[in-house]
Amino acid sequence: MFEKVKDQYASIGVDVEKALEVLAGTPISLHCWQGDDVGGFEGGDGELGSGLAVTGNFPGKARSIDELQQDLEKVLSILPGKHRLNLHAIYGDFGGKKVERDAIEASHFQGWIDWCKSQGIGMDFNPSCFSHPKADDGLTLSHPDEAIREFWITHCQLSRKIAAEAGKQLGSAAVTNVWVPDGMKDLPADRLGYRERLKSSLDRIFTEKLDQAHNIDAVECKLFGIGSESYVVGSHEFYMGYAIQNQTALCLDAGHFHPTETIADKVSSVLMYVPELLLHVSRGVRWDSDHVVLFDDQTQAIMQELVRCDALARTHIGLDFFDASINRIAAWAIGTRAAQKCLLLALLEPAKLLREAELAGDYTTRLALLEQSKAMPWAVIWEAFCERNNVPGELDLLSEVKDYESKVLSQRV
Ligand code: RNT
Ligand code: ZN
Repeated sequence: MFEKVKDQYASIGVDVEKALEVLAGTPISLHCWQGDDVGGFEGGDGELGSGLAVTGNFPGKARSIDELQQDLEKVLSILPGKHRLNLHAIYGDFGGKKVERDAIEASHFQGWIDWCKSQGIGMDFNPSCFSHPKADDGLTLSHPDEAIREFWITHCQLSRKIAAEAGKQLGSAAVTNVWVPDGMKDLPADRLGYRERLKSSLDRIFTEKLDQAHNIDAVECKLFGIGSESYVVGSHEFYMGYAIQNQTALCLDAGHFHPTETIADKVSSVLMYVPELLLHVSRGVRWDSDHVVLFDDQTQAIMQELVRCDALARTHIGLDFFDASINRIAAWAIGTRAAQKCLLLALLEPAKLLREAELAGDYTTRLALLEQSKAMPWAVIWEAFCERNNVPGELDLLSEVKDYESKVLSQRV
């Protein structure tokens, strides 16, 4: 079957083995926060705030680093390919002690670095500028109070150093993504002032030059959030300008724009001016709801653009969703595999024929080819990829997850 399908693809100019090679070589950064509803291990009350909201209380969430690692190992075992871990600063190993965010050190993350090493995967990192009394005003790096700004500046500076240490030890640069919730529920009187302060805070954070082989800086924009409906300091224009001026990576989160605006169309423009892209592949439903990623039009369009722009080498693909209403392992696995399936479909596009038709002005052929490629037996290739990687195919995925639920998750009471 596989060989026959391969020939079919060859007849439209697609090299399936080449596509699978690229797919296998494209890691997805697994966001640790799907495993425990963005709780972290600081030992606080777990209040999220800052516009982040997780709904649902499906039993079995990870309550410790050990449990989270156990869950991640399960997820990695049912994903084809090699991936990465995306860690937030609140997930450090603080040994039961109160460690303030402006006092975190690489030692608090050595266990995670070692775990990544044992899994043969790289790590990415995020300062956590939320779920904290000093973020309760809805402002962090742009806060009018200098002491509060300093606190978060230090947190971000330390985060970069921790990331660089992880990148160094793991032999693969860590992407450090700065996202802050700063914004206002109601109309601000001084939009500019907050943006000026955010810019100068970021300048301070990025002053220390770190080896790009160990750390890559990224900044993430947002349109609005719960409690920041009228104004977000770090808007798209703000961060696009910042990333261009400072040549940092720009993070595009699929849920951070107007509901009908897609990030797929931004890839080609942004990459003309910024060196690298970080994606938070997510699914907003009516708002930035962070639903589990699906094999849907939006995600397909994103992956199509990465392939068509030959942008995979300059793009870091991360996930950003958190659903507590279903089995969290399933959420991770379904979402990650959906992103991978979309990438596969993009890699199997008859790219050469499509371009030829377009350049010749033959838009009829272009449209027909697009529809044709959707009807090609791409799922046979996906199943073969899973088999080669010794992971369950689509039909066996659910029972694997359910088995883990009854043996492990249901025991967590
Ligand atoms: C929030 C941003 C941010 C967070 C994570 C937890 O709107 O998308 O990326 O979701 O850092
Ligand atoms: Zn995000």
